[in-house]
Amino acid sequence: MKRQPAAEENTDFEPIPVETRLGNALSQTPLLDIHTHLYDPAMGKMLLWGIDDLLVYHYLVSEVFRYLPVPYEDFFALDKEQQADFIWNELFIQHSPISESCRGVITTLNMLGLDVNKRDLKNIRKWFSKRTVEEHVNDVFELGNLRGVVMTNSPFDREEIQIWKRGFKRDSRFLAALRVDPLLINYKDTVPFLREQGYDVRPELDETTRSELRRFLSEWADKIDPLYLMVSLPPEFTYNVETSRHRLLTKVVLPFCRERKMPFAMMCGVTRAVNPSLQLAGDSMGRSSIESVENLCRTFPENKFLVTVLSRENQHHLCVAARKFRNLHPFGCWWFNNIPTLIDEITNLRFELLGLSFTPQHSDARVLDQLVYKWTHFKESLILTLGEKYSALEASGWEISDKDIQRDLKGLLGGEFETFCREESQNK
Ligand code: HDL
Ligand code: ZN
Repeated sequence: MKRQPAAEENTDFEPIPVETRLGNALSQTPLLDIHTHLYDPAMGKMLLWGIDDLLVYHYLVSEVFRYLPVPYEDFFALDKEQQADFIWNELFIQHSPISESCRGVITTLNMLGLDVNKRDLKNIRKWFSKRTVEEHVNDVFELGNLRGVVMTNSPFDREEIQIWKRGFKRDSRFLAALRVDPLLINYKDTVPFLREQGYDVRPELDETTRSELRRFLSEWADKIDPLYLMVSLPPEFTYNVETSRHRLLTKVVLPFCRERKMPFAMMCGVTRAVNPSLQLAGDSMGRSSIESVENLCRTFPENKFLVTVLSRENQHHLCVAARKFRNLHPFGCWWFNNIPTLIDEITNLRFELLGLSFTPQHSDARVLDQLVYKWTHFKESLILTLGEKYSALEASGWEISDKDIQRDLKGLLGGEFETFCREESQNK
């Protein structure tokens, strides 16, 4: 017997639309943002916030050059405010701000209570100038309904090293992650830096070097208490036992993560500096080898792998790989995927292949205020995609309670990630 929609069975009441129920549940589910480039407010100027940082975000820099015939170096020679003026005028005044990064600025300013339709950058600047970072952090976390963000902490960043060496009182909402790109991407060039930091390492991975590298990771992990170790990898990264990168990964990094029961996060598919003149905005992408991810998950069943990929073409295979390896946890619609069209597509793929056993989004925010729009825009999409899944489920005869919805959202918005971090990898 085909299930009649509830409304026909009982005409004296209209069921609450699932999107409304999802919206209500979302407002009661504070989220954990598992990858950002934000910093604890106690780390001072490393935490970017305010209108000028919002406008000179590298996503907008690459977009403004598409209209501006000026030489790159002339733009970068301007100070931050002048660059922001340029971007505001070109991307918001001369053209409608319809790109995701531009619309994000509008969403954020509007949700902060500013009247963007005055289109008055001077007045917006004045509003921000009266804010303190403490009140701004609280307001942004409240607007985005966040309970925490994970930073990207680099033991290779001289400014950041100094701050950790000085020490500071941590804000518990800002969790740490240990970023090791220089170790795994260009180890040989990193040897002098490591030696200068007091580690007796050499280009060859002899036993002393391997134990010194493990000491380096241990000392930083003891200092910052990271949730995971992270690296971003080029599209050409493959599981190749002949490479020194493979030896570093399998003899130093993965054993360290196993010992600490810490996931290893791989962000696959970034091609750095395809246009170096664009500086931070100059990176691009390529297709990665998900087979290499599968080889790592199979060969190291006691390691846990958090993986996100930059290529749309890799997304389906990543979901299939996650069906084969429970020590593989896909996360986020990373960078060039963080647009409504692809968020919907990727999240639907994941719901349909993985159920709820993944983390659908991280913000990658570089500027505190971006948390507001990146999460607001994502929730708009989540209400549609998850709402559709719930409606399809109800049409198939399964009733979804508000408690079910709250439980599912709690998992998607940080709970599944925290379980994955806590658990021993069962993939033995
Ligand atoms: O490598 C990364 O963590 C990337 O997220 C880059 O930081 C990139 O510049 C970025 O901000 N993407 O959103
Ligand atoms: Zn990032």
